[in-house]
Amino acid sequence: MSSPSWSRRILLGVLAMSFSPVLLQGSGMEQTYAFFTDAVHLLASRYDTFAMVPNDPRGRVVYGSARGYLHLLEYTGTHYREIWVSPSHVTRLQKVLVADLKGDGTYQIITYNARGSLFIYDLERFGLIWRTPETQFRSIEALTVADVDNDRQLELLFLSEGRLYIYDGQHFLEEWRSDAVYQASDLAVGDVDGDGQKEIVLGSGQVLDARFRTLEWENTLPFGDHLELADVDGDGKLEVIAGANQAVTIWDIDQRREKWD
Ligand SMILES: [Ca+2]
Ligand SMILES: [Ca+2]
Ligand SMILES: [Ca+2]
Repeated sequence: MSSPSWSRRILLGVLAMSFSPVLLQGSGMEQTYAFFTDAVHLLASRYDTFAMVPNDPRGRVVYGSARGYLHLLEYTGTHYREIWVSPSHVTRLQKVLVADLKGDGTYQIITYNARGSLFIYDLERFGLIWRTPETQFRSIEALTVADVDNDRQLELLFLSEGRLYIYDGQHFLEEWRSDAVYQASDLAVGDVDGDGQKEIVLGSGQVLDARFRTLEWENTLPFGDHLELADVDGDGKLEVIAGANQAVTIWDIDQRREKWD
């Protein structure tokens, strides 16, 4: 392996800084590991191009570099070591996700580059499982995975030039694309009105039924640039937490209004 790039040194430096106080506090390996995974969760949530393998005893994390490489690291108990670097994806990677797409306990790495090419890798064998043809999409603005049809397998949902696409996560066939074009930079999936069915929430302010993709509601304002769903007020229904220009807004979808406004 060649000497670490600056971006990698910085990343590892950030990781080391995050963990050093933790390592001093931890009295045993187990405790250290718990703090360690908390810190990784925090970092993974802060960067679109940094993801952790869920519930992984090996503490694996994967990140995408500015030069278009995926780096897979494993925690040895005292430090990280790089166990895989991908072939080049030519341009900067814009998002890295790890998900169990088939619901069978194996994980895949999902990533796309600045030219709108989408790639899926097998996490264990490091092989490319699937990619979009070079010119199929010119850009991808946002991507998430969710089970929109309740068959326990995840679908890929992404926006390309404003159009929402849904691909099945098993064979990567297009299941649906929107006629409408949305000026959204993020999307999230969850039951935001408490009716037991999931919705697709777009940062541009639309709420679609996840299964039938009908428009359930459209806010008069965009929600925001970055979306997360969480039950903030404890009523059993998810709110939309949206960040834009360093401000945060919480939207109560079942009441169709901004919360605590
Ligand atoms: Ca599904
Ligand atoms: Ca719902
Ligand atoms: Ca709630």
